[in-house]
Amino acid sequence: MAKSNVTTVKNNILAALKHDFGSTIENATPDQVYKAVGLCIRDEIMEKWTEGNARIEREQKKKLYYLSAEFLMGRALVNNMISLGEFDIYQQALRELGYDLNEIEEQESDAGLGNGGLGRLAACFLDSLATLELPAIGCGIRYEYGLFRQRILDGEQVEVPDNWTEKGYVWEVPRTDERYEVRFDGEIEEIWTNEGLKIVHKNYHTVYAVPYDMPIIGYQSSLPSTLRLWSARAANRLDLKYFNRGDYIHAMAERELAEVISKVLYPENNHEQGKQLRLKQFYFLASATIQSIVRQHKAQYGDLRTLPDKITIQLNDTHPTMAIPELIRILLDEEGFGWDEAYDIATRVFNYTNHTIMVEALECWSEPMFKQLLPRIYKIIETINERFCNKLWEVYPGDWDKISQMSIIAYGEIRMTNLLICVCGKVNGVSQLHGEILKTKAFRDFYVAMPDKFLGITNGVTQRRWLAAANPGLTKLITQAIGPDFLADWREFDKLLPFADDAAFCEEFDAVKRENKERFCSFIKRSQNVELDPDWIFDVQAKRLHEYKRQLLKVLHILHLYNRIIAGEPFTTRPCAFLFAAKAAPGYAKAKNIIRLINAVADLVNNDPRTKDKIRVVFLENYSVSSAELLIPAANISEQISTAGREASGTGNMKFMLNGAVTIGTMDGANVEMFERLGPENIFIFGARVEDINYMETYNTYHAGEYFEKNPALRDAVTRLIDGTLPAPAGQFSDIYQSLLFGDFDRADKYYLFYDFPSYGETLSQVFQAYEDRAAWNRMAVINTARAGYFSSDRTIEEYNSQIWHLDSLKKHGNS
Ligand code: 26Q
Repeated sequence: MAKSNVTTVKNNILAALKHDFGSTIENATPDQVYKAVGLCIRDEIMEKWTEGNARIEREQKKKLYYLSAEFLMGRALVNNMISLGEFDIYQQALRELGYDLNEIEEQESDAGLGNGGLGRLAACFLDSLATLELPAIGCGIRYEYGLFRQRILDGEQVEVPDNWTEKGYVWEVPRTDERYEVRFDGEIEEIWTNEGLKIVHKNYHTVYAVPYDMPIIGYQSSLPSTLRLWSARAANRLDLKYFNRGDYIHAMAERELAEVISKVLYPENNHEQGKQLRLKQFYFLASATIQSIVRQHKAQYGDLRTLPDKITIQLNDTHPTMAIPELIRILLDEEGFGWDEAYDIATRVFNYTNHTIMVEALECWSEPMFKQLLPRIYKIIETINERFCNKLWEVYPGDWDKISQMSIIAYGEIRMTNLLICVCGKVNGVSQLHGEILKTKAFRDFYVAMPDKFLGITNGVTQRRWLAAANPGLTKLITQAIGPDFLADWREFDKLLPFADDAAFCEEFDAVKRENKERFCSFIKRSQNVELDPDWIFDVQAKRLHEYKRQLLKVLHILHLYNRIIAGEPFTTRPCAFLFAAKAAPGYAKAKNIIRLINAVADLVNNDPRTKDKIRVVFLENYSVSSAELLIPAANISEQISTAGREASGTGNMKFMLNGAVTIGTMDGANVEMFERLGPENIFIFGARVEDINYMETYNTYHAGEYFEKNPALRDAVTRLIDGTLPAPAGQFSDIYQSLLFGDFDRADKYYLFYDFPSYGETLSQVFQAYEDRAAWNRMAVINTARAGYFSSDRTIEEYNSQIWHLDSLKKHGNS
C-alpha cells in the first residue's frame, strides 16, 4: 500500500469535511465522516462513469435496459471501495484519522427498494453487468420509503416506515432538468384529419417523472452501469382553478396526490392484490422509462426503426409489462408508425423473466379499473389481444377453451403474463427446474405454440458483495490459496477444490467460520441483547416469510426436538442454535402468526432448563441486505426447505453455499443444480420430489390427517400448537393448527409439511451427526465454496447475454 495514497485519501476526506460540512475531523459526527468518505469515493467514480457513458455513445454500442419495480441494493460504501480496489487504503486512512471503517459503514442506510429475491437479483445483475463491462441501465422507482423496518414487540412483527433518504443520500445524482410527463385517466378521441387518424387524449391528469441516477461501478471495471430511479413530481403549473377560488390548501393537497406514486414500496411478494396505486406505480415506471429511451435513441440515431439493433429491454417479472403497450403507443400516436411495424419493433425489443408460478402471484388487473386509469394503453392491449386471438383461431380452430386460456383479456381481467409471452422474444425461468415447469405446466399451451421462446437461466449472486464485502476473512484465505482472480472470474473457484483435501487449509477455513460466528454473536448481542455461543451449531433459515417456504416445518421439528428432550431422550449431538430471519407481508395474517409462533417457541425452549443448554431459537429482527451480510457468513447449516416445485430458484441458497454453509434442502429451485454440482455427499436432500407432489395433486391422494394419525412424533409436535404449552394467549395458534389438519377453504396442509416431516427430521439428524466429524465437515464446507462459482451472477449474465441480449463487452480481452 503506497503511503502517498493513504495520505492523499486522508487529505481528501479532511477537505470534504471542511467544504461540505464545515467540520474538522475533531468535531465531525460519524455521519459526516461517512458522507465525506462517500463523497471522496463518488468523485473517483464520476470520472469513470462519465467516460464510460461517453464511450458507449461514441462507439454506438447496443445497451440493455433492465426494468424492475425493485432494486434491493443495500449499502454502497464498502462495496464501492472494494470495486475500486481501495478498501485497504480507505481503512488505513480512516484508522489514522481515528475511525473504524466498520463503524463508519454503519452510518449508511440500506437502499432497501425491494422485497426479497427478485429485487436482490436485480442488484446482483447490475454489479455483474458493470463488472463484465456490458452497457446497461437499470430502471426502477425511487420509493421514498423502502421495505418496512421490522420490530418485534411481544413476539409480534410491527412495521416501521423506512425513511432511507432522511439523512441525505450521497450516491445519487438528481437530474431535475430532465423530466417526462406521465398521463393518467381521461378519455381517448379518435379524430380523422388530413394526415389520417389522430389519437387525442383529453382530460388526463399529469404526473412528472424525474430521474435520479446512481453509478454501479463494478469490480475493477471501466464501465459502470447506471441505476436510474424515477421520482414523481406534481406538475409545476398549479391548478389555477383552485387558486382563483382561493383554495390554496386544496391545490397543495392535489400535488401530494400526484407525488404519492413514488412514496412507498408495496411490501407483498408472491402475492398480488390489484391495488390501483400499484398499477399507477407500474405505469409510471414503464412510461417514464420508455419515453427516456425513445428520446435518447432519437437524439443519437434519429430513426426509431433501428431501436431493436441498439437496445434490448429485460422485464423483471410482470411489474414493468406496460412498457410494451407504452412503446407501441409512442410509435403509433407520436411517431406516426403503422400497427404492424410498431408491433414488430416491440417483439424484437422486449424479453421477460418469470419468477413464480404461484397462481396467487400472477398479475391480473380488473378491466374496468385499467380502462379508466389508462384508456389508451387499454386500447392497445385490446388490439394486441384481438390479433393474437385471431392467430390462435387459425392454429386451434374451434378450440374456445384453449383460446380463452391463452387470451390476454378474459373474464373481466387483463393477464399480464399472457401479454408478455405473446409479445416478448424470449421468456425465461430462473432455474432449470423452474424453466421446465414453465414449459410443461404453467405455460404449456404457449410452449407448444412457440417452443423457441422458452429458456431457463439459473440465477446467481455477486461474489463481490456476498464474499468480498460480507466475508473478508474467507476472501483473504481463498486469495492466499488461489490468488484474487475468482472475484472477477467465476471459473477460478474450481481451483479451490484440491484444498478440500488439505487439512491445514480446512482448519483455517473453520477458523474463519468461527470468527464470523463471533462477529455475528457480538452483533446480535448489541442489536437485540441476545447471548449466543459460537461453539454451537448455527442452523439458519433466512428468507421472506411464506407458507411455501415452510418455516413452519422447521418450527414443528423444533417442537419435536423439545418433546424428545423433555421426555428424557438423549440429545447426543452438539447444542444447536436455530436462527430465523424473515419479514412477513403486513397483510398476510398467517405469516405474521408464524412469526409469533417462532418467538413463542423461542420463549419456550430458551427458558426451559431441560432444553436451554441443548437447543435455542433466535429470531433476528429486521432481516435486510446488511444483516444478511453478517448472518450468512456465520451459518453452518443452510435451510432451503420449500415444497418441491414452489421456489422458482432461491438465491439465499447460493449465498450460504458460497460462504461454506452446508445445505439441507428439498429438490426445488436451484437446489437441484447445487445438488448436481456437489453430489449427494456434500448436500443433504430430503422430501417429496416435484413428481411426487404432481402425482398427489393430480390424483388427489394426499390426506394430511392420515399422516397425523399414523405418526405419533408428528402428532405430538403439532399438538403443542394448541395444548397450552406455548407461552401465548389461548387459541393464538389454532388457525395454524386448523389449516394443517383441515385446510382453510381448500386442501389440508397445502404445502405437504406432514408428508415431509419424517424425512426432514431424519435428514437433519444426519446433518448433526456429520457435524461431529469436524474434519469431514470442514472438507464438505470447502467443497461448497469451491463449487459455488457456477452460482455467480457473472455466469448468469453471460448466459442472458449469449442467449438473449447479444451485447458487446467493452472489456479489452473479451469476456464471453
Ligand atoms: C406484484 C403485483 C402486485 C403486488 C405484488 C407483486 C409482487 C412483488 C414482488 C410479486 C412478486 C414479488 C417478488 C417475487 C420474488 O422475489 N420472487 C423470487 O424471485 C427470486 C429471483 O428470481 C427467486 O429466486 C425466488 O425463488 C422467487 O420467489
